[in-house]
Amino acid sequence: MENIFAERLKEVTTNHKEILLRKNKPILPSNGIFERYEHPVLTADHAPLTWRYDMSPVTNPYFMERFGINGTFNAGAIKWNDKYLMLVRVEGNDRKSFFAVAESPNGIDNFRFWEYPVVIPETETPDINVYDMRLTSHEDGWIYGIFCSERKDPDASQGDLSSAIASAGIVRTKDLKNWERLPDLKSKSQQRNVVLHPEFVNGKYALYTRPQDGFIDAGNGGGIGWALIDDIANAEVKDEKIINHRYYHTIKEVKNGEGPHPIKTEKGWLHLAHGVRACAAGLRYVLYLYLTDLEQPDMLIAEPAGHLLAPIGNERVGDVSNVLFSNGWIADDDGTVFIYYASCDTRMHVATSSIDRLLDYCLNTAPDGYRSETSVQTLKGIIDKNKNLLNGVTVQQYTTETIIQ
Ligand code: M1P
Repeated sequence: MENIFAERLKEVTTNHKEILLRKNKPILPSNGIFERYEHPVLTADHAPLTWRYDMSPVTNPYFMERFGINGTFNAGAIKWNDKYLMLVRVEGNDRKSFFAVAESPNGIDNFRFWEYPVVIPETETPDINVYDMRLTSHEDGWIYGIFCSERKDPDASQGDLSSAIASAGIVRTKDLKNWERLPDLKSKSQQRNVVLHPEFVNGKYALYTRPQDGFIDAGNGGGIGWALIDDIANAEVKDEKIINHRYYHTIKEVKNGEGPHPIKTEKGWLHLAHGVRACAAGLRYVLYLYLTDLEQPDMLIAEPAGHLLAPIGNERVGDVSNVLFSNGWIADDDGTVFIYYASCDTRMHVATSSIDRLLDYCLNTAPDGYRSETSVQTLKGIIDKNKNLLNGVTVQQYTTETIIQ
């Protein structure tokens, strides 16, 4: 028995170390807009061994897992004391999600979980499941976390053990260790993907919302909403307007939702969001960008057609296939942007870009024309321009040398 314990401890520890120390390299050449990386930045295998195993040969002679981790995904993100932090949605084998902080010195590899998961105080009505926290360092001096709190639908018929209610839980902290729970957001509809804007707007807190008809169905919700809040300690959505709409035959025709809070740039607020469409394989979640006015963050000024990031290769495989989701990014002082995104509700990845590149993408990629014909016209415009630049050289004659000369 002792041998089994000792051998497995050694094997498992060595393997864990390799995973934690694995270096990450960008995949080149990229599309010029962002770079993906070779490895996911955080997986269930990154979870500390002290979470998963009882380390005593007496009580765990086979050195078997006592607490299985199913996934590490949908992480909020923040730069904190010069470290890159993700506030990760960790899901156990029991399907319950909880939050835990993982930290990296460079934002692209070497992510390590803090010793303990985050303890979120509860309200009078305990949450059944908590997930997808967006972190906002607000100008009022607090770091806020807004997350989805899921509870069983009290009106569900007998035997219906699936119907649930989604609402926005709100916590705040000054050190990312001690969290104060505020009352949940009051809203006429269910809410998920609620995000706090980092600045006051007209002296009020501002929220990006996602009104929805049911737990899953966004229905008449219309898209990403915007609401000004009088008191964050008793937050209530009184007036809500849709600022980023859904449209027929787009990447977001079924649903959309704000990602992390937008990044302030010289040209406007840069937003990352997810869009959902249906296909024979089920729902497909992709990420897209849009830009709103600096003075009026609720006013759309640019939105490229289609997705910025869609699941590819191994990213397409996981618990909920064909899903990319992001609720965390970090903009460094030098303009580098770290986009933390999850694939298939399973693991975390990073893509890097810069504010300049993302703005260029946002402002110089054609918007959706909503018809095949408009897409063809956009493409024709690009080809015509290139033909002029290449002095009439046709696509058939084109070689790399021609461009270089
Ligand atoms: O499974 C995909 C995502 O589904 C939900 O997002 P939305 O409310 O926009 O449909 C969330 O449960 C999210 O956590 C999950 O990644």
